Amino acid sequence: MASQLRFISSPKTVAPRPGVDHGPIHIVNAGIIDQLKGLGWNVEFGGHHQFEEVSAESDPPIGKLKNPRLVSRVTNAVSNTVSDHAKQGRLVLTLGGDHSLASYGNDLSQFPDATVVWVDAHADINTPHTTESGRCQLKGCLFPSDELVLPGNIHGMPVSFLLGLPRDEETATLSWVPPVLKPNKIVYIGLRDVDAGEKKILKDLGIKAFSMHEVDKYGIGKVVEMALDHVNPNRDLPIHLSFDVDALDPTVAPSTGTPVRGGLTFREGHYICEAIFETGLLVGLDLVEVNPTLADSISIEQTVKVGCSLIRSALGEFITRYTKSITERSRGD
Ligand code: 6HN
Ligand code: MN
Ligand code: MN
Ligand code: MN
Repeated sequence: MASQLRFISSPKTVAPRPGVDHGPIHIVNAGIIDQLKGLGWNVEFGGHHQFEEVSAESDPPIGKLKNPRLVSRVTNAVSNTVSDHAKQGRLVLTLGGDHSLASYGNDLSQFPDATVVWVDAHADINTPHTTESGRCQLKGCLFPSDELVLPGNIHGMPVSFLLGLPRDEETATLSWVPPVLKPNKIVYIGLRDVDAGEKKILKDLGIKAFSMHEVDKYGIGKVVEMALDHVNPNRDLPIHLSFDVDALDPTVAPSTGTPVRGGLTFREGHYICEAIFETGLLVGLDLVEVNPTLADSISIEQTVKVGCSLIRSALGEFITRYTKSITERSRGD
C-alpha cells in the first residue's frame, strides 16, 4: 500500500474568512507524515502546492461567484495532480484548504463506481443560482450575529459541480469539472446548516442525508451502517471520504471558517473514519477547512491535532483497539 499526500494552498479570499490555506502547513508541521509512516504507510509527500494570489481587480465575480478564475485554476491543478496519483494506484490524501478543492472530478473518474461519503455540517450543494446570503445568527453559526454571510462561496458548491448541475455561461469557468457523480452515489453525515435552495436540490434528486438529528436518534454506529447500506449495499464499491472538520462540534474543532453548533463529538467523527477504513474500500480522502488563523492558539492546536487524528483513523489507527496490524485491518480480518 502507498499513500500519496497532496497539499494545496487554497485561495485566501474564497472562504468567508482568510487563512484556510494555512491548514495543510500546520497539519504537516504537526507530524502527520511520520504518524502515517508509523501506521505502516509508504508516504510520498509532493510538497505544498503554491498558487499566486489573484487580485480582486483581475478576478471579478462572474454572476455571484467569488474568485471564479482563481478557484477554477487551483482546483483544476489539484484535480490533475490527484488524478495522476490515483492512476498509479495510490490512495490520495488531499488536505485543504477549503472544500472547493473537492471539485477534483478526475479522481472519481478513475473509479466510475466510486461512492462518496461526505461528512460536513453543510451540504455544499448550492449552485451559482441558489447560493444565498444570510445572517450567521439565522444559520446557527458562532460568529457575531450581525455578520452578513455573502453569497457566491464556491466552497458551498462542489457537490453540485460534481453532479453536473450548473451548466451555463455563469459557470463556464468551472466547466472542466467532469460530472462524475450520480445522486445515488453520495451520502451525507452530520448536516445541520443547509440552505433553502440546497434542501430543494437534495429532495428533488433524492439524495440521502443523515443529519445530526439521525445521529442523535440512531447513534453513529447505526448511521454509518445505514449510510453505507444506501450507497454501497454489498460493500464492494470504492469509497471516497470527504471530511470537513466543521462536521465536528465547534467545541471539538473550533478553528474553522463556518462553525455550527450541535455537531459530531470527537468519538463520533473518529468512528466514521474508523468504520470507513474497516471496509477496506477507501480510495481517496479529503480533510478540509482547518483554518489555523481563527481562534486562539490553544483552539488552533486542538483543531490541527483533531485533523491529524481523523486522518490517522481513516488510514488505519483505531484509537480504541490495540490488537490488529494495519495489514490485518485493511484485509478486514
Ligand atoms: N463548507 N451553505 C453556505 C454557503 O455559503 O453556501 C455555507 C457553506 C460552507 C461550506 O463549509 O465547506
Ligand atoms: Mn464543506
Ligand atoms: Mn462545512
Ligand atoms: Mn467551506
